[in-house]
Amino acid sequence: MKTDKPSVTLSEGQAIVKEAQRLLGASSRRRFLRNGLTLGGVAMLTGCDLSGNASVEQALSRISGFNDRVQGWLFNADRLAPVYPESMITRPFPFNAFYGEEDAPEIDGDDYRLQVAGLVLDKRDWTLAQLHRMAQIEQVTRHICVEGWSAIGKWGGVPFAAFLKAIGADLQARYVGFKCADDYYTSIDMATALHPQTIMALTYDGRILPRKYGYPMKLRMPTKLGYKNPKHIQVIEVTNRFPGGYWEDQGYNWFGGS
Ligand SMILES: Nc1nc2c(c(=O)[nH]1)N[C@H]1C(S)=C(S)[C@@H](COP(=O)(O)O)O[C@H]1N2
Ligand SMILES: [Mo]
Repeated sequence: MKTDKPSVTLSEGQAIVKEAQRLLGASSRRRFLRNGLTLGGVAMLTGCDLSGNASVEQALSRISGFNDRVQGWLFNADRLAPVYPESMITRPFPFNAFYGEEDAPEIDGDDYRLQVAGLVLDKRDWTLAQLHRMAQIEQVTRHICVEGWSAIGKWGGVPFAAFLKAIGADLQARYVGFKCADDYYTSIDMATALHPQTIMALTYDGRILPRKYGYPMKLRMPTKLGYKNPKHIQVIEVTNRFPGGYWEDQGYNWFGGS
């Protein structure tokens, strides 16, 4: 996402966050407290540089509008994220990463080996062909990025719960961590890993997952914000040691979803 860090000092930042909490309505305030409102989050959510009062006002009104919509899309009472008809797919679907599209990793699918580590009984590597031989599902869901955009796409692949069972993962473990070919990393709780809509995506819109969207495999979770959905996964680790994440370690909320 070509990160422009907010151009404010720490104390200005704290004042802005406080102002945000005061100006926002009670329900957004609760949500922010739950989900962690950080200065970086405010800046990225709104695309505002937060350097003056006018931009602060603008940022705050964008936040409250966007968050009300996110609430409806993601934070769903029954814990199933909404699914959409194919006619609603966003074309072209946006690319995002902490770098530009031309720098997305180039991975040779024949050489690719997925590694599994940590609390699993079977630590053998997986080839792409083996992943493709497992039962697949497809779903049309909304991807929401904290930078303030969302888009609907169709991902297909292996239900992650089935994969975790296949490798004999300790399903009582607390976390599943992911390491990616571009040095991105993130992690999720076991309940989310086992959620029926969490898939190891091998396809996008009915075709092999394109390079820019995470070839050869990404984790797709419609119950989580975009940054929790790792692309180009190379290592999956089941662990009780908190693995953190690329954005999470810079202040983004670790849970990042519903
Ligand atoms: N490996 C990797 N995964 C990543 C990222 C990244 O930079 N590298 N960016 C995250 C963010 S912030 C978003 S919004 C989505 C974007 O996915 P897309 O390119 O399929 O839209 O990927 C997420 N997963
Ligand atoms: Mo994102």
